[in-house]
Amino acid sequence: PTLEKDILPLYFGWFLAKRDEDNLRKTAHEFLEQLGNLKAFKKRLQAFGREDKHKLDLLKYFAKTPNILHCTTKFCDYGKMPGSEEYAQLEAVRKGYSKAFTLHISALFITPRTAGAQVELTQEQLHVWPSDAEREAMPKDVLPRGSRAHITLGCAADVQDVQTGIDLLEFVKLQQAGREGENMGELLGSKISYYDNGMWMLALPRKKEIKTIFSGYYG
Ligand code: 2AM
Repeated sequence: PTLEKDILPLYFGWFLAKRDEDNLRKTAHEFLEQLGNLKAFKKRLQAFGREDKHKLDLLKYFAKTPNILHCTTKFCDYGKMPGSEEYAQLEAVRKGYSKAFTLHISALFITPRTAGAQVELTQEQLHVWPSDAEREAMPKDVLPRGSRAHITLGCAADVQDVQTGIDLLEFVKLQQAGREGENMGELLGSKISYYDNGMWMLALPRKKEIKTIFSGYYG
């Protein structure tokens, strides 16, 4: 008999359950709307290619939004990416496949390129996190495992979604270097900080729990 070979997906990841997906889209919408209206933001538009004090509609700016909200673990490109097969064979990946996981969102952020949610992984979740994810994005830096974990919420025109994780690592790098960001007051009951170059982060005092299913995307 012929053995059927596993088909590798475009990517593996945690896919948000419908209710939590709707909820996060709503939160992202409010975040972008309110940040766009913040005085401190209106005064710092140059990184976004706008003149200061003009209005920038962030919902329009990040018009490219994902069809399915998810947190990518491994981008396989149907097997073309190095390490895809090995990743798919990991015991934790095989065991976790089609299982439910609760992820924790610790912050929302934007840069002139992307909007995203920072995901804080548990020890168990780190078992399905590729060991080289951070190094692949930032070869020159040593960053904590899992620090690239995120959910893309939107991209600016001509920006690829892979950029969101790279942008998040830029925040992590600054934080690792002791840079806290400049406190710009409160937004949605959380502290909003500015990190130069159009990088804004909203740290959530209470992490947002979201239900997901670990699976592959084959579309
Ligand atoms: P994202 O995880 O930041 O959203 C399909 O393009 C999915 O795979 C998207 O979710 C995308 O980015 C992610 N992706 C695309 N290219 C990637 C790469 N080279 N490394 C990691 N993730 C990638």
